[in-house]
Amino acid sequence: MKFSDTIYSLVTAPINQNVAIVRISGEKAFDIPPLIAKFKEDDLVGGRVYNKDITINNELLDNVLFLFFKGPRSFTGEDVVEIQTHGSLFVISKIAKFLELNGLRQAEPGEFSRRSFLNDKMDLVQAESINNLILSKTKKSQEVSSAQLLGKSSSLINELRDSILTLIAEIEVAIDYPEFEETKQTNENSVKNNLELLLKKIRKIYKDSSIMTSVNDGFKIAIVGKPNVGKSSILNSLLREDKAIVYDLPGTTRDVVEGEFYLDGLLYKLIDTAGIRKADSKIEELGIEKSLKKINEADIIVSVFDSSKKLSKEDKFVLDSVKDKNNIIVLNKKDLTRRIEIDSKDAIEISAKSGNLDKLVKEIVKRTKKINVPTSNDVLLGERQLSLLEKSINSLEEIISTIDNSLSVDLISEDIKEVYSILSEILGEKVDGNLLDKIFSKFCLGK
Ligand SMILES: Nc1nc2c(ncn2[C@@H]2O[C@H](COP(=O)(O)OP(=O)(O)OP(=O)(O)O)[C@@H](O)[C@H]2O)c(=O)[nH]1
Ligand SMILES: [Mg+2]
Repeated sequence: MKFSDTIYSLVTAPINQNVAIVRISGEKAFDIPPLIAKFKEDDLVGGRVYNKDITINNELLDNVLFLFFKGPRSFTGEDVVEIQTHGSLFVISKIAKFLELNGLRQAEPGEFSRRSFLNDKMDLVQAESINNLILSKTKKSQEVSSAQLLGKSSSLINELRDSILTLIAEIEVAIDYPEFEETKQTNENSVKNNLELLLKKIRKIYKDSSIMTSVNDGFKIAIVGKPNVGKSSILNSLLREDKAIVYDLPGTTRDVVEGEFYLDGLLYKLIDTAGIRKADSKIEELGIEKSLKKINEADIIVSVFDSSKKLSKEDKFVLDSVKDKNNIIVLNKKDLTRRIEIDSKDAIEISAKSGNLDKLVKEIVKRTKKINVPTSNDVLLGERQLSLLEKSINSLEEIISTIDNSLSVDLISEDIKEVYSILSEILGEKVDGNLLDKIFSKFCLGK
């Protein structure tokens, strides 16, 4: 795809530092260096690096490196020049001003990657992985993002698409030669088996991908319980900072308070919620509604009870709300006389006041192991990729039930082609401009 404008951006952070990189991409990229440094006509060739002094408006500015990439052999697929200057913000702003005066435009966030995608240098999964890699906070999310960047997830999708093509061929045979009743029957059985196999594969990828998306974003742990049981004290202890207000009056936390921490190389998002009870005010009621919602979104729930008190109606409501979840029951305030009727063997007993939460930390690690973080990198990442996988699962399920009901494969050919297009959409084939705006605007500037 040809873009009429040439774009530039500072690729490195906008701070004073050792070296800064300005990237220029587009038709005019190779015109710029001779305007600010001495070049001969035949110097302007891809794959070259030059060390030159640059002068702008008769002012000798800096000694820099020029790197030339001739399209399509560049990151964006266009002609690209990178200028490595000393990282002075003054030098950079003078270069930027000069580029603007010469008709270049500052790139939008993610615009280099977007051009790279539109010029078929990579598919959409690879483009998205760049941002994930840059933002990865743990070893595992780096590994997955790197694998995606290098095309692992793309080949996974391609394998699935190949099996669909084989299936379509099988169906065509069944439709084209209906007179061979016996062959038709064998064929239909085989189509159904292969469909089920495909569905099983995609379901597995979906499950692993959901877990990996949690690993990437951080496992969500919601701390819930009735007011004043010590939820915020637990959050502060785990985060090792006084993030939430702790106070001896019920109803202190009105809104969710969040913080991140690392355990065993994994990232966790800890969410402290408003105490669950019959609310005194509308604000509190809204807070409690949010708490209940957080229970549904969390990977792990820490439900907290005051061990020095008998179980109340509110405690029972909390127990009921979390009973089908990956829930850890915590009996807090174990420094006080025990009155609660929950059996110790079903719970973790701690005193958040003492700050020693080792038992709870161990239990969180144990629960995370149960979540079975996939060891392979055969996964997709993020909401967009996951929702398309889910869509393909739903379509396949419908197709299989159509065969079961009508005992014929004649009707499903089109629907299977639809599954093929859903998978293609994951790689970014046939996506519209609005969606691309949404995806690439999340990127960092200069990427
Ligand atoms: N004795 C004792 N007191 C504790 C312990 N943990 C917390 N507390 C006290 O219990 C009170 C309530 O603690 P918070 O952490 O604010 O409780 P919360 O569950 O967040 O309360 P809300 O935000 O109102 O729902 C405070 O006075 C804490 O100091 C503990 O292990 N032992
Ligand atoms: Mg609180």
